[in-house]
Amino acid sequence: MNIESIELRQITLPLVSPFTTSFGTQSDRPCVIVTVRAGEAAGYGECVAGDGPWYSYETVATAWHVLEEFLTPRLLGFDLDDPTAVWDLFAPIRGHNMAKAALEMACWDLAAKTRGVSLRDLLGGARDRVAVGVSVGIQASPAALVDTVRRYVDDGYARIKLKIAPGHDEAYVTAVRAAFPDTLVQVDANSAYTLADAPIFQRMDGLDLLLIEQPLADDDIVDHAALQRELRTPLCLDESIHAPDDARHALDLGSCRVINIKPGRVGGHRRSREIHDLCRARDIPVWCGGMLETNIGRAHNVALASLPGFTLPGDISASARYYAHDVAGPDFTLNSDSTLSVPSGPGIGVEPDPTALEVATDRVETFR
Ligand code: OSB
Ligand code: MG
Repeated sequence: MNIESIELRQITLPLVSPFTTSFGTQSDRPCVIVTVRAGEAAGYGECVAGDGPWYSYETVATAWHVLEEFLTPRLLGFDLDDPTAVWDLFAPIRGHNMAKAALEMACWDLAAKTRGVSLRDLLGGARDRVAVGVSVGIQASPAALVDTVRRYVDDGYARIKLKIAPGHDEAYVTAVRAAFPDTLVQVDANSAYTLADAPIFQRMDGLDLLLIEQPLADDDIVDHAALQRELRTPLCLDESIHAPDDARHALDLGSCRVINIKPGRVGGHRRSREIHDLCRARDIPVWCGGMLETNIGRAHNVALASLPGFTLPGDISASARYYAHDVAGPDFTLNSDSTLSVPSGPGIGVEPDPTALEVATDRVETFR
C-alpha cells in the first residue's frame, strides 16, 4: 500500500475560553491537519506546533515548511506496511518532531484502517477507558481559580492541573488545595522558574500535590535533578523530553520521577511507545499530555493513553472543554468515572467534518 497523496491544511479554531500559561494567553488554536491517502483509505494526523516559538521552537510556519519541503517528499510513494518504519524514513531530518509526528501518526491511523483494527489495538492498548483530568490556565486571583476549578470538579474531573508562574503559584495552589482537599491536584510551570526559586517549591511540597511539571528550563535535566533531591513531591518532565534517550538520561540522573508523554513533542507514536516501554521497565509512571488538540489529535492521544504504563490521568479532557464546534467527530464526552472511552472502530475512530474543516481553513495544499 503506497502513499499516493498528502494534504496539508492549516486551520484556526476558537477555544471556548482563553487559556493562560506562563507563555501568555491564547484564545484560539492554529494547527496543521494532515491527511495521508492510499487507495480509498485516509489517515489523519494533527501537528501540535503553535503560532509562536513559546512551548517549542516549532511553529505552524516552520512545521509547514518542514512538512512541505522535507517530509512530504520522503513519504510520497512510500510503501506503508509497517508504521514504525516512518520514523526511520524521517531520520535524516534533524529535530522538528511536531512536524514529523503529524505525518507519522496519520500513517498509524491509515495502517490501522487498512488492517481493519482500531489504533488502540495496533498500538497494543490494554483498556477501553482512559483516566483523564483537566489543565486549568492561570486566573486573575486565587478566588477566581477556585471558581473555575469548581466548575470542572462539578463536571466530573477527578484530577486538576493548575498552570503556575512566578506570582501565580503558592497562594493559588493553597487556595485550591483548601477548597478541594480530596481532589488530585498537580501543577505545571512550563519552565518559568530557576533553581533560585527552590524555596517556593519547598513550601508547596506540603500541599500533597501529585506532581510538579517542568518547573525549570526547557533544556535542563541537571538543575531538575538538584531540585528533585530537595522535594518529596515527584517532579515530572514535559519540555525536556524529546527522545527515548532524553528519558533515560533524566531517569538516570534523578531529574524526575514521572514523565509526561506528548506524541507531538517526541515525534509520534513509535517514540511515545519506546518512552512508555522504558519507563514501564523502570516502574516510572507516565501520562499523556495535551496540546489543546482537536478531536483528531485527541483520538490519537486517547489510543496512546490506553497502553498499560499510562497509570496517571492524562491532559485529555472532553471535547467540550476546548471547542464548541470541532473539525472532527464524534465528540469525546466525560464518563462518570473521570475517563474517556477509547474508540473501538477502525483507526483513530473519529472522522473529519468537511464543513467544519472548510470554515476553519486558512490554507490548504495537496501533494502527489
Ligand atoms: O505544558 O502541558 C502543557 C497546552 C499547550 C502547551 C503546553 C501545555 C498545554 C496544556 C494543555 O497544559 C493540556 C490540554 O490539552 O488539555
Ligand atoms: Mg506541560
